[in-house]
Amino acid sequence: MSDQVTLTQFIIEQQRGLPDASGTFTLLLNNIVTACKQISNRVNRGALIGVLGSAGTENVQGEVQKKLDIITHDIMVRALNWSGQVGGMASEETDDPIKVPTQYPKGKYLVLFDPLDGSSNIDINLTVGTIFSILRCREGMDPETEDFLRKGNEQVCAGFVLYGPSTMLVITTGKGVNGFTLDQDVGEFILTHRNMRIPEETDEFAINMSNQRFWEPPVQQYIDECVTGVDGVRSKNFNMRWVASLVADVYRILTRGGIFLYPADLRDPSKPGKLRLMYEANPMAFIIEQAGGVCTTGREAILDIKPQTIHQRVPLILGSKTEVERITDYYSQYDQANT
Ligand code: AFP
Repeated sequence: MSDQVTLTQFIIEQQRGLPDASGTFTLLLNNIVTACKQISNRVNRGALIGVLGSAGTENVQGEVQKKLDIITHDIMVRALNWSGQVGGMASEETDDPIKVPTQYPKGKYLVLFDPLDGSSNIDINLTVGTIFSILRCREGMDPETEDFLRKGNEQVCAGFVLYGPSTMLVITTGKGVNGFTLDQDVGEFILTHRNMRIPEETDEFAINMSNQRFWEPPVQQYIDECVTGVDGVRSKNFNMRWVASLVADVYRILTRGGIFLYPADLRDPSKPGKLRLMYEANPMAFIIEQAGGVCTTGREAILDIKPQTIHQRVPLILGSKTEVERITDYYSQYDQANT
């Protein structure tokens, strides 16, 4: 027990070397983590406390909300709005960014979050998670939507909490990626996965195959070659996994490598991909790249995208460097041949 490193100790030690560190960031992270412990508790108790099932409402994306989508959103907002560290928040579950109530001071960070990623899995008791992204803002300002529309490479911190067999926090502040496991007995996140690195090579891919007929040719080519295995140009067999919960798929890739694809969908040009830039792609891109992986739309690095709207969707391809670079080559060959 004595040589265990808690999340708070880890963050304080990381911040100590920074010239302008005031401790505010550590407090902010503590508030996020407290909210995630509460969410972990609700998710874990599930049917016992009547939180499973649909809420009968739709969010701004037109998706049916689960009761837990709303409960977890409220937990995050309540944990952050009084704290004095936050200038404003944006949640996947609400149309517009959330303002800090006037009675509370406004801080120097913006927090964007998906309070319960993979929530369609909640009723079947599979892993779900909370994803968050932190940006700086001018202290005391009352941010408008445009103030949130910043490139992913401006993030100061990104993380996700995985509510699985263990509750785990994976986090980066731009100095590598570290994983912490919640010790339920003492209520602390303990450093268990130091400096996580994604293997560069992999023979495992993750994609929703039911969308195959809508993929662009570079994705068709890449997946065809994986599926052909030893009999094709890749000369090796591939395995496939798809949890349909980004947090779980990304955690697997951080642990044993792999490539995840939610590519552009040709069905509806107004929805280029399913996943959200600000709440899912940006934080995951920061984490993946800090762990030595690559994250792209196929044509552009996710972290370089200038967001146009707060709920913007993007194609998302991430994971082991060699495989992601292979598919981006396919995209550029295809685009060159078709211009
Ligand atoms: P939900 O939060 O609605 O379950 O969506 C989860 C998600 O945004 C992401 O976590 C998964 O990777 C992806 O959608 C799964 O998409 P499919 O439903 O197409 O499998």
